[in-house]
Amino acid sequence: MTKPDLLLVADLAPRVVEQLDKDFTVHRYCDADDKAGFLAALPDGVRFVATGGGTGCSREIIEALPALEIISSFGVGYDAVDVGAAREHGVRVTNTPDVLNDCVAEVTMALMLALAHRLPEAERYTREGRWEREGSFPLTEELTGKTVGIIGLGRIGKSIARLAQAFSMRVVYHGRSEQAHQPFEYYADVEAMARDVDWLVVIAPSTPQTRGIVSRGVLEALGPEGRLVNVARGDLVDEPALIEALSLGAIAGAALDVFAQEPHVPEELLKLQNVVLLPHQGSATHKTRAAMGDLVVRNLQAHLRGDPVPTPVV
Ligand code: 8YV
Repeated sequence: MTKPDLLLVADLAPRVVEQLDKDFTVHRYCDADDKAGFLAALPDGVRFVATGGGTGCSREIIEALPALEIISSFGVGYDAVDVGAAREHGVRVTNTPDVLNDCVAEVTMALMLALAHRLPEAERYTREGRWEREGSFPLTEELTGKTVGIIGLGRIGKSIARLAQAFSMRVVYHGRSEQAHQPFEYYADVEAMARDVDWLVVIAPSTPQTRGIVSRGVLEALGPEGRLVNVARGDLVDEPALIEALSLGAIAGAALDVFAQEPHVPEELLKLQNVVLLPHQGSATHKTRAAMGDLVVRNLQAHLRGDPVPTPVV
């Protein structure tokens, strides 16, 4: 029996591709130099796309595949998939939620601890022999007893909230609407929340409503003792305003896993001491990436069998 054709739009991990190869004829769009030529030369009837959160799937690809039925995207955020085009053409979209909650929450706490205790700097200080030469490292801050405001109390946001509580932090949140049965105070106004918290953690999806939500005004409200953590998407934060706020001491610091133009990190950020910077590591462990990859495959296999897909978004 011939295997159905699948377009591999992002270069997913070998573990994923090996599984896909068993059930599908995989066409590696991700490797093509001439993308338009590659699309034009595909066999008729491509019903499956596998892609990644960062790469997504454009309208151009969706419209080049008239038989397309499903886009299975690696990552919980699917902002790079043209969901509008998918809806218009009756194409299903799936993502990989839940399996990464603990990992992203853990990395968020790691960023907060690193920034509060200045761990990267203190580690460098030790390595460079400065402890012996110059004496103790300056005193730092701790999380215990502080208030954290979470922008986006979704599945990952709730995991972060639980870990923050284990650090004896008070948790409050902002989101589209107040959630029933949450023990945390809700703020409808993100600026008002920023004014009241020590830490602002961004873990909301990138949508037209959330883009730029951490504005200049929000950073001003966070204030010189406030710290920002972004583990969502770079475009939720006004990056130039953030750089200015960090440079002027208008906020105390930032820990960032995500940036506006990944993998580019603005030079100004690299030069600052009051930041901790990661290369989009939120879900990047062997265990979590394997679980995410397996879910990409399971969504495609379920659709191939005609079963309900495990994690649909469209
Ligand atoms: C991944 C992410 O690194 O799940 C997401 O939305 O941002 C990360 O877990 C990314 O999707 C990889 O493509």
